[in-house]
Amino acid sequence: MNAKIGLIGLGMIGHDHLKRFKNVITGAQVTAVCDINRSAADAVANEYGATAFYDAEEMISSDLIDAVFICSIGPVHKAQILAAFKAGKPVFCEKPLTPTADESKEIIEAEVIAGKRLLQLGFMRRYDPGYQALKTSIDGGDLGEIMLIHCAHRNPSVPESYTLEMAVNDSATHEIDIIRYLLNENITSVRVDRPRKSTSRALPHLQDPLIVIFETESGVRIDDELFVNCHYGYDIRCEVIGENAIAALNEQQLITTRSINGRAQHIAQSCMERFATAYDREVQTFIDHVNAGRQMTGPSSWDGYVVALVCDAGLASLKDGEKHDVIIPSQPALYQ
Ligand code: ISE
Repeated sequence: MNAKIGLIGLGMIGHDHLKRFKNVITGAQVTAVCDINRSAADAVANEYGATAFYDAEEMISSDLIDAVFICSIGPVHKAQILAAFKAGKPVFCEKPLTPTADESKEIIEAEVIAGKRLLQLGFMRRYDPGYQALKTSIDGGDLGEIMLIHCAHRNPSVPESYTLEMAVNDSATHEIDIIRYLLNENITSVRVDRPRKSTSRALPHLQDPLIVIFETESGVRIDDELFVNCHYGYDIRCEVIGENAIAALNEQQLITTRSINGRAQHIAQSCMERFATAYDREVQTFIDHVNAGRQMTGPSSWDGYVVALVCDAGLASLKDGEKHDVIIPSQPALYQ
């Protein structure tokens, strides 16, 4: 079967996924695209042989599509997801699930009433071969008891529209999700530390870098350097400190060049480049589930809700510098 996909949101990640559907993914065809920018929707529809929509809910209920692929901005996710659930159509949604935990809770409630998982959330790092190898090593016990994790999340630069809060609820969301995935436990507290120095490359409304400190149920302490104007590349680090051994994420480069200038390795310049394989694998997983009529697996609405709870605590800490506890309600059976 070839799943008929309706893609909403024609920004950078929407375009990246469209290329992926065209060149990499099997068993799917983008039959409809939607954006409030009519000329953008028309141009892309023309290029990909799809039908253009300007209203998401109209596209979601249309017979032209079997599944909904959401790449729009966070504030409109809730309405689009609930409309897809109502139409009984499976949904892939880019992160964040919603900007606040309260909105995510409504999605959980609707999915629990539907009685099956209808949504896969776009936390692509879970499909990255490096993070998967780290998880295998932790789960296999090679490292012994895990005590600390050092993370770094470095972007070469961010657009003007990037706010100080986004360091927490847009960038650190990836570490929040991957820590839970790696350790199989929840985060219990967050504290945002603001170093006294900020890079001169950051726009004046930002403070960059920031350090976020998390603690988990078992007491693992994680520090996350968020440096979103690091200038040199898109660099994601993760070093897991166990009492028997230490495991660190490698870069995904296949070659090292030696020349008169020394030894060199290319450094990725964007998340689309660094996590290309992970994106391919997450989207193919979604499509395979749609075609098989199976309920969704992978990052769930529940994961999106818990990440939003941690972000809410992180935003409170960003304001007052204090440590904030994260209270997580009991998990519905659907997500266990
Ligand atoms: C962006 O929204 C992403 O999801 C990227 O993966 C992340 O590195 C970046 O900091 C975010 O702004």
